[in-house]
Amino acid sequence: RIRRRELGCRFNIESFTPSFLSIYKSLVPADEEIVKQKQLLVSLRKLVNKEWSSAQLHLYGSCANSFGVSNSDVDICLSIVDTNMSKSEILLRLADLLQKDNLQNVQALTHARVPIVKMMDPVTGIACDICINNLLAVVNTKLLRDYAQIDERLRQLAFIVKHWAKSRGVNETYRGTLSSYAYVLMCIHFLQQRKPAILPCLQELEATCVVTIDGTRCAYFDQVDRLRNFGVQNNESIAGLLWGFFHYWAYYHDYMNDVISVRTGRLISKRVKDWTRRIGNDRHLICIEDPFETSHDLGRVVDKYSIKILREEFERAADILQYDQNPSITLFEPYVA
Ligand code: 3AT
Ligand code: MG
Repeated sequence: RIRRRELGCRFNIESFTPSFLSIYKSLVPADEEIVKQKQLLVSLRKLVNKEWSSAQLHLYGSCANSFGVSNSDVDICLSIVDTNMSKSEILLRLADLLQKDNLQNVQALTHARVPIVKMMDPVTGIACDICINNLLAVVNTKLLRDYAQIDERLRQLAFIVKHWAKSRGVNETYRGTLSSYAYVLMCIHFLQQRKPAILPCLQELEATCVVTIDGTRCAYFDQVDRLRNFGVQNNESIAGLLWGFFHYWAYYHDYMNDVISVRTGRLISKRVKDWTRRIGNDRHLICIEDPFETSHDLGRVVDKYSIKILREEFERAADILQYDQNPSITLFEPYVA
């Protein structure tokens, strides 16, 4: 089912760029917040290294990938090798240490899909999740951050898309909609596909950063300061790009056959990946390939009910950008059931 709209971009779409840019600026965290996050990390490092001297703590997720809005939770990965303890035992021990150090609301979720300890720092008010040995997430965080440095339009687009998804209730993986990580990959892929392209495909260039994690080779060109002029041939600005992004997902994407792939910078076919049928709980109704764990479809959380909701939301957003008098307001009106 492809429902193409033979519409050109609304003639005055670029006149909305200033209002979308001011929304973007209001979402970007203040420098003090970043400083507080770093302080929290330093004090947690001290605490953890007293117990496990060679353990390391890495920030990952939106506080480190440059797509974090203000007051986001901080995601931290504890990397620890030389221990006989199981993941659950480490989490419980860590929860104990945090509690004794007066961190608040400490909770070990040992049975979650990604087991974590949750807590809140009463000094900075920052909420924080700590996971164990999830180094692929640390590397995909760096990939996203590196893409963000090439062209500022990626950050603008992804902030607005994430803000839209949160306002409309379609950023909830436990309810079958997409993660923030998936939305950022959709934005990167979209900008790789613009004509002329706004972003390159870093995994197709000479590999200057190579690591192997749990048997998965992660390699890409990370000298992004050499790519700062990459997108200059393309002068589209945020309102037109948002229009294009939502029209793509509303009316142009071929949900039946295509997989979006940041790894290749292209669309690839579901057939090649054997993602054409439901296997277990993976339905592959919208396919977003993880750039490193290539057997991993970030759309696998989407089911036959939530795909409908998601596509209706893409269409609503596309239509607002096409016709609405105040798209920078209407787009983010909260969804009310
Ligand atoms: P928020 O601002 O918190 O919504 P985020 O970027 O922190 O956005 P998540 O909290 O969804 O995103 O995820 C935290 C990080 O975990 C982001 C990414 O590095 C990693 N991650 C999330 N989901 C997956 C996944 N399905 N596969 C691999 N890595 C993932
Ligand atoms: Mg997060």
